[in-house]
Amino acid sequence: MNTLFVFFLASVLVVYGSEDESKQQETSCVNYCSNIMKPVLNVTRNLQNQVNDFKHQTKCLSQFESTNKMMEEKFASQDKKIDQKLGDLSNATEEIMEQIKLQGKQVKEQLEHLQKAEELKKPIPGPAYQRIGSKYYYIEESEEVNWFVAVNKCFIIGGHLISIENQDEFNAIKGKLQATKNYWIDINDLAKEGEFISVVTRQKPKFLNWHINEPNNGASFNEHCGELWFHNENHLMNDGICEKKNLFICERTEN
Ligand SMILES: [Ca+2]
Ligand SMILES: [Ca+2]
Repeated sequence: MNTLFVFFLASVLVVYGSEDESKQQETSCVNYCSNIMKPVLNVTRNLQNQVNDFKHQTKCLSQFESTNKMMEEKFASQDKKIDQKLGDLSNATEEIMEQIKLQGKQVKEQLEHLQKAEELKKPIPGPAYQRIGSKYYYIEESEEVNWFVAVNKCFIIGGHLISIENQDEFNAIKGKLQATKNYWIDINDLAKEGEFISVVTRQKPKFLNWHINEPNNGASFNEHCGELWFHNENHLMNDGICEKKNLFICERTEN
């Protein structure tokens, strides 16, 4: 009986001893595996973290690309609008420049027109007029021309053929004339025979002082232009042939 008990006890001890050993071995294996797997797990965890980071970065990159594409499209649209506006502005600028050029040309033409008008108002530089009595006269001393040329020459130098209005003016001008020379004056009867008018006023002369027996419409009824005729040692009025050549007297109210 004791032997059996001892054997039983021994068996129990053996069994329990084997279980402890197995557990010890198992614990050792876990620790071993754990020690072996831990770096692997760490690497795996790191790789997983890197993968997650990569996914996150990829997602961010995708969002960035999407945003970038959207911004590029927006910028392209804005650039197109800016180009369109620049084109419109350029066209408007060209139109404005054309209008400015046209207005400048018109202003220039108006200025030139005004300058010409001002020039026409100015007396054309010519021989000096001299004051004789209350008026200014230019007495041509050498060039003899017909009556019509004399009218034009006086106009060119800013005056007109002398239009004597009274005895005082007549006396004043007579004292300046060359003996033997004849001088054209303004009166004529070209429009109607015998009715003398002034080429200046288109009216009947205010003053007449004819030589005796003048006007006579002499030279075969062909005398129609007034002159201060030197005859009988005196300058008095006569109707002469308009085409003959005389000296002439121009008049104007200012020098
Ligand atoms: Ca006549
Ligand atoms: Ca006559």
